[in-house]
Amino acid sequence: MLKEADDYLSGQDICEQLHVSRTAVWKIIKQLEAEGYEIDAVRNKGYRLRMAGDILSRAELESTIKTEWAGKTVVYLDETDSTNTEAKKAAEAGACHGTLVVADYQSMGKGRRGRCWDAPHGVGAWMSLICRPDVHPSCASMLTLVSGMAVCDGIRAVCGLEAQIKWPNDIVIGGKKVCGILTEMSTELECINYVVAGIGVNVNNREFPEEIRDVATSLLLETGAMVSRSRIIAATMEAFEAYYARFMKYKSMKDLMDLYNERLANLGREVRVLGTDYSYEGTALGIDEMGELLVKTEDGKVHHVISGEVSVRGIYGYV
Ligand code: BTX
Repeated sequence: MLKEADDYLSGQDICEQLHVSRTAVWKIIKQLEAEGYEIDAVRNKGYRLRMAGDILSRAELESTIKTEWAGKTVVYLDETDSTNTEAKKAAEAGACHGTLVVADYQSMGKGRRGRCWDAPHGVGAWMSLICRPDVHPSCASMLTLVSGMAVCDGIRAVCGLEAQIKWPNDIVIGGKKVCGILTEMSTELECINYVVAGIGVNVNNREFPEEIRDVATSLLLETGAMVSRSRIIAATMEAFEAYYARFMKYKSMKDLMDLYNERLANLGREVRVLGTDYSYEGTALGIDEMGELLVKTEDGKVHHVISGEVSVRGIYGYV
C-alpha cells in the first residue's frame, strides 16, 4: 500500500483496508524499518514510504513483480549454495510453473561445465525460474536464449543501458559480462519434467575478484548509481513472460529470431568456434529458428553452431 500511495497514508485507512488494529499496523511499520525501508511517520498525516532502497525479501519481490505467472510464487533465501540446486529440489517436490527462487548470497554459485559463479552478499540478482514447458527436450536450450532476451530488456528498462547478448548465454555491457545464465533440466523419455533457468545479474557489485576483474561489470559500475535488485528481477520476469509466450507459439525462435539478433553483441563480428578437438574462425551471422548460431567461414560455408557443444570467443576481445 505504501508503495502504491503517492502521499501519506493514514493509519486509520490502513487499519480499515486490512481489517487490523492500529497496533498491528505500527508493528509492521517497525518491522519494515528494520528490514531497511525508510518510512516517514507524521502525527495526523500517517505514513509515507521515503525510500525502498535495494531491499530483497519475499514481500518486496512479490509486491514488485507484476506478472501473470513468472515469479508469481517466490521462494526467498538469505543464503543458499545455489539457487539452481534449490529450484531443482523445489521442482522435484512439485513447485509450480513460474516459481522463482531468489537468494541474497550463494556460497557455491554454479556456472556452466562445473565452473563457479561469484555471487556475494547484498549485490546481485541471483535467481532461478522453474518452467514446465510442453516441448521436446531438444528445444529446452532455447529457453536460455529466451532468458537472455528477458534480462537484456529488464536491464534496458530499469537502467536504460545498452545491454547485449553474447551468444548463447552471457549478457554484456560495453563488452563486459554483467550476467550469466545456466539452464538445467530434468527429462523423462521424450518429455520435460521441468527446466530451471538460472540467471545471475551483477547489480550493485563495486568490485570483483582478481581473476574476473577485466571481464566482469555490474549495473552500479556502468550507471554510477545503486540499482534496485527487485526492479531488475521484476522487469526480467515481465519480459520473460512475454517472450516465453512467443517461444511457445512455434516451440522455436521463429517469432523471436529477429529480436534476438538485434540484441546480439556478436552480430557481424569475427568469432572463433572452439570444439573439443577442432576450432575454426568466421563471421557470426546471427541465430536461426532453432537458436543455433550461424557462422560463415572464408570458404563461404555457413556452419550451424549448437550451444553446449562448443564455445564461441571473439577474436578481438571477449565478445
Ligand atoms: P559460465 O560458465 O559461462 O561463466 C562462468 C565464468 O564466468 C567463470 O569461470 C568466471 O570466469 C566468470 N565469472 C564468475 N562469476 C562471475 C560474475 N559474477 N560476473 C562475471 N563473470 C563471472 C555462466 O556460466 C552461468 C552463471 C549462472 C549463474 C546463476 S546465479 C543464479 C543461478 N544459480 C546458480 O548456481 N547459477 C545460476
